[in-house]
Amino acid sequence: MGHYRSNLRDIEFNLFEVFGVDRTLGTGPFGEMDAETAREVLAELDHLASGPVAESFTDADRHPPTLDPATGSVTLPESFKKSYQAVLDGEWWRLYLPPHLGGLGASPTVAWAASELLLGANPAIFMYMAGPTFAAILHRLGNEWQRQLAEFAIERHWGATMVLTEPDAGSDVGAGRTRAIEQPDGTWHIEGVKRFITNGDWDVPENIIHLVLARPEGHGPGSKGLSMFVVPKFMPDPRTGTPGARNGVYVTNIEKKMGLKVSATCELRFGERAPAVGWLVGDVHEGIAQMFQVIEYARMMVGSKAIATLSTGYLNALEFARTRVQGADLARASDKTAPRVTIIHHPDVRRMLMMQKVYAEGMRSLVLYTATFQDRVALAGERGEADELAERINDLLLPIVKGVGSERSYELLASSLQILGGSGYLQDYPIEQYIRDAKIDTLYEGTTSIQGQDLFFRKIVRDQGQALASVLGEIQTFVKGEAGNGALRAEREALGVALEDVQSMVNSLVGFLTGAAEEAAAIYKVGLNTTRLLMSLGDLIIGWLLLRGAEVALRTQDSPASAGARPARDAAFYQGKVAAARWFAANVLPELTARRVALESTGLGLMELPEEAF
Ligand code: ST9
Ligand code: FAD
Repeated sequence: MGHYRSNLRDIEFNLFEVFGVDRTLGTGPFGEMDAETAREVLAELDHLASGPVAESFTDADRHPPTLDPATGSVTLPESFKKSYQAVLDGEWWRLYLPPHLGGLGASPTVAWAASELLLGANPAIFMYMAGPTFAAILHRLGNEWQRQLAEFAIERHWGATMVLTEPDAGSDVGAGRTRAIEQPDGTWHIEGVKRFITNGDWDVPENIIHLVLARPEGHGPGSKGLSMFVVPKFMPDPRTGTPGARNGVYVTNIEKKMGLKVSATCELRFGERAPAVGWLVGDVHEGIAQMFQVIEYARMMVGSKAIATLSTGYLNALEFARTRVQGADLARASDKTAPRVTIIHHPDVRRMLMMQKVYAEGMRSLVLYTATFQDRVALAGERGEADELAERINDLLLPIVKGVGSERSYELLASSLQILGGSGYLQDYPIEQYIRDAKIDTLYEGTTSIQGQDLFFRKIVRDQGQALASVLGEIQTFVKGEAGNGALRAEREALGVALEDVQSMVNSLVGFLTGAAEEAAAIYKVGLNTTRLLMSLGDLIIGWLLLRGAEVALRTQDSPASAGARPARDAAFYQGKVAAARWFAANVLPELTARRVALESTGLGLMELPEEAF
């Protein structure tokens, strides 16, 4: 049996029982895929992910890609290419494309649900599949030629990269120095060094398109002075797309990393061996805004990747806890003749298991809840309208999916390993690799600090709190309602307190921000707390979503129509949903009050501390 343990039951529970996505599947832009087809797709992908996709996970870690410095070519391990081919042969990348580009008509909720399966089984496979998705973004942004190029990229299965980072420009993308020089024929020559570029080269696709941020000569400083260029590895024949002359973009190094080793992280040099020819995307100088269309997609992907890894980490730990026999039941610990029990009987092991379960399932719900707003945006688009509130709420939730998803997953994967005892530390089990592979998720696509600042300054303050008010309003309605028919009263009360805590945190931060108008240093009090707010708002929403799940579970359990018809396995599933929500409400939500107190009492002492005192 492979390493990957999926949780299709919980994915379907969220999709169909909690969020009711079957109401919109088979309609409008999702006309090609009804609920039944979506279930079939998920079942088939589950099979593929657990089998051929997961198969190369370990081997590819032990045999990472190699670089031939003479040609700048990167070679991937054969085992991994076989897994990649299995996804390609199934044409699964079509799941993520709009119908007019050959997509299957999946809604974002179904596509993100499907993503979890691939990301949990072998995340780098999914990342190497970026070509068609990035090409679809180019198709949306590009001029006529670039739309043609995007169609070639999709039809011919090209690879794609997003190229922002430079040695001196990481979080601060606007510090980038890569130059773009306009040519008389309307093309541009790109000159500079980019680093840490995922999938910069690999030996499967016939071509790769790089989406590159560079600064045209004479443009101003900062991120707004950057433009986006599409730079192919090989110059394509304009009529057929057949790759022609080698373009002047070369990989000159691949990084030796802690994890996610099979995903080649490359230094890319532009214009050193030959001119690196590119085209200005959409003929407009709006590089950073254009790149954020890619980044938004990638941030959702990164959060989903982390959460998918926590889920399989948890399920591996659970399996171990059910079979490993060690020690006596605590209640009979003094009786030396007491039978030895499986470790799932020990309270501290149960505590760790439940903490993993609540976050793995609560954050899965968060991803799919976020995707429901992407569904709404697509449905409105089909009607020729804009659902601005859904767009704003999606924007608000993205840093939470990315930031909270990655931080909690990395933290709790340590508990997955802990449950295996010393065995967890061995490469015989997948968890040490999960931890190494998941650490990157708190770093790339904007570190957690960046996510916290994005949440507060852009998604709350600049939005004038509109999206936040809408989500908090929904939580308030749940708190005041009758969800659970009495069975969740204490939990709704705990949620109500947590809601007040978060509202108060936001108010205090806005107060600090306002105070900065008079005393500039007050802004540090905001900066000291944006990550705290990110994690706290995340916990509030996760707690609420778990309780929504519990409400559904209680209703289903009590429904006379289905009583007796349900297999015992399902009864245990619903019981677990209720237990998880109750546990979160009793054990995690109260922590928000302490965080609120700490936030409200923030002073400037830490910022005044001399560096030498650290
Ligand atoms: C990276 C890649 O790390 C890692 C992995 C790659 C994986 C690729 C594969 C992907 C998967 C594909 C899957 C395919 C599926 C296949 C299927 C398989 C079956 N939202 O605040 P200002 C814009 S890449 C939207 O002044 P500063 C906006 O236009 C490297 N837009 O920023 C704004 O203008 P305005 C990632 C936003 O102070 C303008 O930026 N690197 C947002 O100049 C300026 O904004 C990073 O992420 C937003 N949230 O710059 C960098 N924010 O205000 C992290 C900004 O007028 N650093 N804009 O609207 C940051 O994000 C910084 O905050 C900064 C600051 C750069 C934005
Ligand atoms: P820095 O920005 O130097 O940050 C260092 C520390 O300081 C962090 O803790 C950070 O949070 C903190 N910090 C920095 N600025 C601030 C601030 N203003 N406020 C508070 N704290 C701050 N980039 C691409 O363009 N394309 C890719 O495909 C890509 N793939 C990657 C793959 C891997 C494996 C890795 C490691 C990186 C990849 N990156 C890619 C780059 C990645 O996006 C950056 O590493 C990331 O944005 C952070 O930049 P940095 O490493 O320079 O760290």
